[in-house]
Amino acid sequence: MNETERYAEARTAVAEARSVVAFTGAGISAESGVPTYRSAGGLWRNYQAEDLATVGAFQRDPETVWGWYSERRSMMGSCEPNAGHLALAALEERLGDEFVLVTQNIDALHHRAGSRRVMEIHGNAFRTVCSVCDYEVEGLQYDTPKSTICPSCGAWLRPDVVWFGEPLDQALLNRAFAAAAACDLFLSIGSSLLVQPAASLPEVALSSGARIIEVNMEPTWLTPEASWSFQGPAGEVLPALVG
Ligand code: BJW
Repeated sequence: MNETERYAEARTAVAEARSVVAFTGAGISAESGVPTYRSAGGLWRNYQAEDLATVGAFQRDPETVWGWYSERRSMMGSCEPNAGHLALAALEERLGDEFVLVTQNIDALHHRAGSRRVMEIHGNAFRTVCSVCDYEVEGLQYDTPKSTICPSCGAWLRPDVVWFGEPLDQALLNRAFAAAAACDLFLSIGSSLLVQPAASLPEVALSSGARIIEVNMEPTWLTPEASWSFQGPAGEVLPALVG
């Protein structure tokens, strides 16, 4: 089967799907200018994750960790959603309640593209919460909060993201796994599928009989299992599948 036929077949699968889960990782935001974590130019090529993205790092040196997130907030806040984000928002528009977007991304670009049924399972860098009590700063903040100290209990505030070794929000994760188990088409987009428990979502969809479309720049463990795998930029492949 040639490339044109493969695209046509996958486009039909999208058009005929009853219920779709789109699962996204850093790759979908790469064309917006947000660095990925593990591919060339990725964050973890320049920083040690354990120096910045763990509770231990934050407890040792909260100011350095805040500095890093402040830079990233302003960088991510200046990026715009790309054609890949917009294609998923258009798919949601078409499918309504039968569409769920599960993202590992903390950059809020899906929201800014118009997606509403979004589960941010690794949090959102623009939200700020207390590291000790349940205080939350209202709304999304695109720069450093005026004070990084909790007005309620005096502990450090922190970005509302999930660091290594921290549990994900269990209720949210259960909903994501339930959606993956119930869908008939699962799109895995721009993720290396190396970080657990998120990386188990495609496995659950597969074992429940869903068809899988993978869009990524390089092969992952899912590639041989996928019904269709497209190696290319999400901002080009997704509009071709959804439009
Ligand atoms: C393109 C593209 C283009 C480029 N178009 N594609 C089982 C086994 C081993 C370890 C574990 C395990 N279970 C848990 C662990 C530990 C750990 C883990 O998974 N470690 C592995 C790395 C080994 N997991 C955790 O610690 C998690 N917590 C947990 O399990 O808690 C358990 C617990 C229970 C009860 C009590 C206490 C604890 C938490 C994980 C949190 C992840 N956090 C981060 C940081 C967020 C904050 C921040 O950014 O500062 O989330 S890590 C980072 O990785 C980020 C991402 O969401 C996540 C996934 O990365 P992603 O999106 O896949 O990006 P990349 O860069 O890896 O891949 C991008 C891909 O895109 C590439 O393939 C490119 O080719 C492609 N691409 N351009 C399409 N244009």
